Amino acid sequence: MLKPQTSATRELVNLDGIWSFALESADVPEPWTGALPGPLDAPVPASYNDLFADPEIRNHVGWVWYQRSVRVPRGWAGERIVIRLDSATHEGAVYVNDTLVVSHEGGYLPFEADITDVVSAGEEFRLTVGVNNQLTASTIPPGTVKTLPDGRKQQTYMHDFYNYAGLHRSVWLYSTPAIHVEDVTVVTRLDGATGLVDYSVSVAGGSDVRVALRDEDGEVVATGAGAAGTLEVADVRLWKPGAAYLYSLEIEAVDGEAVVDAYALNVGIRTVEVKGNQFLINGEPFYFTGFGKHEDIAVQGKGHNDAYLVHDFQLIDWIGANSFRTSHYPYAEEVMDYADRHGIVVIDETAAVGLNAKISGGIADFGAMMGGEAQGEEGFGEAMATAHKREIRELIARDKNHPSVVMWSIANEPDTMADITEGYFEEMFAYARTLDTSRPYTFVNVMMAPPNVCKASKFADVLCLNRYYGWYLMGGDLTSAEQGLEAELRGWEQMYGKPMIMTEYGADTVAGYHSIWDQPWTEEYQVTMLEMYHRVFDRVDSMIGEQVWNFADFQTSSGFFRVDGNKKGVFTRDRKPKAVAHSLRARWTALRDGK
Ligand code: BDP
Repeated sequence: MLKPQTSATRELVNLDGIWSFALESADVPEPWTGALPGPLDAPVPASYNDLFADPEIRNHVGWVWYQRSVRVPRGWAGERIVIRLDSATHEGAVYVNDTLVVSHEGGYLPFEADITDVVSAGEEFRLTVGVNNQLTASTIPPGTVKTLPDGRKQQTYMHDFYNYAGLHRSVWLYSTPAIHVEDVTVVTRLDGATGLVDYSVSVAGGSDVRVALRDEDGEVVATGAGAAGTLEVADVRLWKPGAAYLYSLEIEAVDGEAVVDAYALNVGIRTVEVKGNQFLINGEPFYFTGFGKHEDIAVQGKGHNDAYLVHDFQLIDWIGANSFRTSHYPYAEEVMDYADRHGIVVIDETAAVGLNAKISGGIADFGAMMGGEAQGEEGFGEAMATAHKREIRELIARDKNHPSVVMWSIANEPDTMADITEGYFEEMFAYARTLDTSRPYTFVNVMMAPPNVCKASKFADVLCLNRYYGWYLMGGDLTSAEQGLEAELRGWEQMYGKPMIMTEYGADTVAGYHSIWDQPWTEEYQVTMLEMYHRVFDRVDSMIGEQVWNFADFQTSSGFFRVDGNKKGVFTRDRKPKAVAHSLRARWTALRDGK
């Protein structure tokens, strides 16, 4: 799905700002038919949970309503008019005046509706958006809702981050001509010093297509005609980790010489390949350094924030990292664009997290203890498969053209121990591979599924492992932890011979806690524990990367064993470095600078 943009033929109006807001109420069964009841306002983009001082709102399970009025620009007469939501977490329903124009499941991906027939240029309309935060056995991620004896609904889920909800990303009104560029797919290859750009364009309404590729100086370096073809770029400037270079592919739907629609796409020319136990970018072995991240900040929750975007990437650069994983859901498109522009490598993950009743927040059996019941063996049925495939499909449709995305992760720490999961993951991988053949696929393996147990690793191109030796396992005993970690990694290496990335390793750390001993929760322990992991990684050939859990402290819901959230951040939630940030910086800048 193309990101909306302005061009010679397209206009774009941003609808962010303060909207009216209300919880669902039995007294107002169709809130979209008039002004929302009550005095509340909520900003877009933001989660609504932490805005108000009212537990009823924070703990609400079900629909909430956002509303504003929108005037269609008067110059849009005769144009196609589209409303686009970059996300609605987890389910959205969009009304233009009294008409439902689109609904969508899945909380982290965009959706849109052609509203040409229900609005008029120059006129105002009432835009109402319902957002539902309810997770069930067949949503991705899954969850369980119980109705308590007093009538309150209570939601539990297995993933270790707070179930923030709302309009987390921008809302747009945009225009295109009736005949318009609907989709573009670009795959890049290399032939010596020549870059090859395979493109294919679909035009709704049908028309001829003309494309031109410009370099960063604006010079045209290749042109093409027709809906699909290959552009050749002599003396190509490659998109490289840490040294991004972006061409611009200008696509025109044409009628003779007349340009009917114009759309431009950034193109980074690079290749990605898994060979033996290596991960090659542009034919060269790549070693991932960086983090699993979250979209999570104070007050705004999971709402996209450009200031944090820029600051987080500055910190990634400061610390010498080259990559991150979009744990545990697709991030805002602004993040992906920024990674493209700044040469940061991304492992792009679906929202399939918590498909595992046997674990929660890294703690085995905790899920069951907390009453988790939806994601056991019976969880891997038809309904979950359908939702999971939709998440894979929509993620790839949105992010397929980003050069920064070098691998798809189809799930985080699912149950891959139960027999039923083998066929399930075989099906998921096979399905994903029909959608993009230019990138490797992975899923992230959980500590309870070692090499001889895991039923899904055989389907992955790269083994991504989350391990907590020295924390949940052998906590406080780093000598045993080092032995355990090394033995397990060698076991994987022997059994699979595939490249391996440690996609999570980390220790909860309260900034300001100190000890001379191996004392969990102190800043020193986080440093020593990570150093132990690094010694092991450096001894195991098939290790091709390390991504610390987590970039920053983040909010969770899991009751008594988290104190104001998960504290495994290298930075605090407000992005202050813990001691470990400096030791990672020493290691990663040396790796980056080839020392
Ligand atoms: C892993 C999960 C991650 C948790 C982490 C932890 O992938 O989401 O936050 O453990 O417990 O199981 O810190």
